[in-house]
Amino acid sequence: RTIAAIPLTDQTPMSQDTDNIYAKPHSSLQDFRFDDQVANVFPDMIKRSVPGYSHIIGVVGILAEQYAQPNSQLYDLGCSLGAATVSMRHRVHAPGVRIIAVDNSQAMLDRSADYLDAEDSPIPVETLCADITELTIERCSFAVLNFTLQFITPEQRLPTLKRLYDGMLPGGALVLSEKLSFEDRQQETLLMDHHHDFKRANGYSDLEISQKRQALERVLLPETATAHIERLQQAGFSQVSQWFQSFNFASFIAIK
Ligand code: GEK
Repeated sequence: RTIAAIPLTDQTPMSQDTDNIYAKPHSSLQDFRFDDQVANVFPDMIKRSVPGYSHIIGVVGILAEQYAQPNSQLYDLGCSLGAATVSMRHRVHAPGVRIIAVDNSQAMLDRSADYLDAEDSPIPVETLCADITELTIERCSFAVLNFTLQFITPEQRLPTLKRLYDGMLPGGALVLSEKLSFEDRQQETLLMDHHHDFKRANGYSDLEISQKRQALERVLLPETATAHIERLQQAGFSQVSQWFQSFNFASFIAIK
């Protein structure tokens, strides 16, 4: 078996399109939506906005390789353009595995085809336009919620994780990545300020940062690391660990 030597930081979709959605003043700011405009600039947007994004995508492939069981399904929940799916496809070698990549934005799925069709891989991928809060999960050995749970209402989070747990095979694993909030006000401010420094260093202006923040305010609802860990345990996962953090962005692994 040969695995292409792909550097960890180079597995995310490439795009020529620069995110300048919030560069000009908006007279009335609408809530952020995953529409055509966002889908067109998404690879640029997420890499410049989420510290550690490319690293997490690379690690998802490595973990998928470890946890994928023969004749099982891998789920990329809130897949956007399919970066996690591409990473899993590069590394997984268990026989009879298929990937189900789900998003409720048709605009995202339309663009994901550009990336997924370009891949030469024996692992079949089914893309599904569906709401992950209503999805039936079956024979799952590995699932990814990479910055998706934060966009569903807090009341729907536990039922969604429980359904995922129920559809998971023993020994299966979930990677959950989220933007975090902090109970300690000073810590919250410090890490948020440094996140904004990160965005500034990546070319976003103060206007872009503040307009995007306002647009996301009612849409992206972050919670503390403790809240996530406790909810994963409540859903049934026996082993839960935080494996990554950069400023106010973190990733957890939960094993059934
Ligand atoms: C990546 N995971 O590149 N059902 C299905 N999809 C949803 C739902 C829902 N209820 N709510 C939001 N989404 C990707 C990045 S982006 C994260 C994920 C971000 C979808 C939404 O349409 C969007 O594509 C994705 O979740 C969140 O690894 O933009 O910060």
